[in-house]
Amino acid sequence: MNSGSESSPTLCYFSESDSFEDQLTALKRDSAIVVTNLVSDQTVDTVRAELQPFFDRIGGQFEDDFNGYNTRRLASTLAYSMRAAALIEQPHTLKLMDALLLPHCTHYQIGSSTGIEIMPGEKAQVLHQDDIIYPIRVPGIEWQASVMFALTDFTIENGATHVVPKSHTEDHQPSDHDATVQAVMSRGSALVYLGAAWHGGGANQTSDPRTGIITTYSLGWLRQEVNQYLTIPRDRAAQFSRTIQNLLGYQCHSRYLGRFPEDPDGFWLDKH
Ligand SMILES: O=C(O)CCC(=O)C(=O)O
Repeated sequence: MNSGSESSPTLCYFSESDSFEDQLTALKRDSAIVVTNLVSDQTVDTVRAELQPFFDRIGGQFEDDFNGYNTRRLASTLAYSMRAAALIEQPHTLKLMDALLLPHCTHYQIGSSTGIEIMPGEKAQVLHQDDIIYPIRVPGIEWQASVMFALTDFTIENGATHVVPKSHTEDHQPSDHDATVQAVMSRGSALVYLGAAWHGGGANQTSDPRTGIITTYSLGWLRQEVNQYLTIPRDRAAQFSRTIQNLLGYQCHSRYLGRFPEDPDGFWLDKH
């Protein structure tokens, strides 16, 4: 584990083999942690190569004041990259999600999985909390948490995500980016952050894109942020692992919520 001085805001960096309890404690305390080198360069290269033609063709579709006008985005990365599954079901990040979310649900799910390519010249994004899509908060319960996998190295200059450490209990938007730390990390590493953590994409002052995938995981009894049944065709969903299918929502929460009555086991994807 590696952290900065007490006086300046900081993020803790871990490797997967560091104490899991320490990682969880830091995540709950600081709003976010970085776990380094979770997936191989080969996986990163494959995911990026699969996404790139879609970034190039349709990445501009979500341009607006929030997303920026120089940032390309793809909603539901699994619709474009089969290999993105390796990031979304990465065992260590799922273990962190288990610890955060399973105390409050029997299963959690993908809320959204967004490919983000911040292009040269983009400005810093407004700081925000991802979980404001849900209209209330209950102290002590995380509605969702997020994992940003770096597909390029994230640097100060190319727009590494800004995070305000220890901000998940703050309702007020931080006034500027001064209180933030940037999640500088090598490709294949992940920034893991709480749903209420204040954060935002950075400005890209380099001549190359900064690319990553943010997947949010939400409690299984909440509505998913992005409709996974409609954005990922069913025949494509059927090609993923059972873990991914469950995360897409092809299972009941507990016994009854979201059930498909013809198939009480919840494996209806296989049958229709
Ligand atoms: O690109 C980033 O670093 C963060 C983007 C983000 O937080 C968002 O679009 O919600």
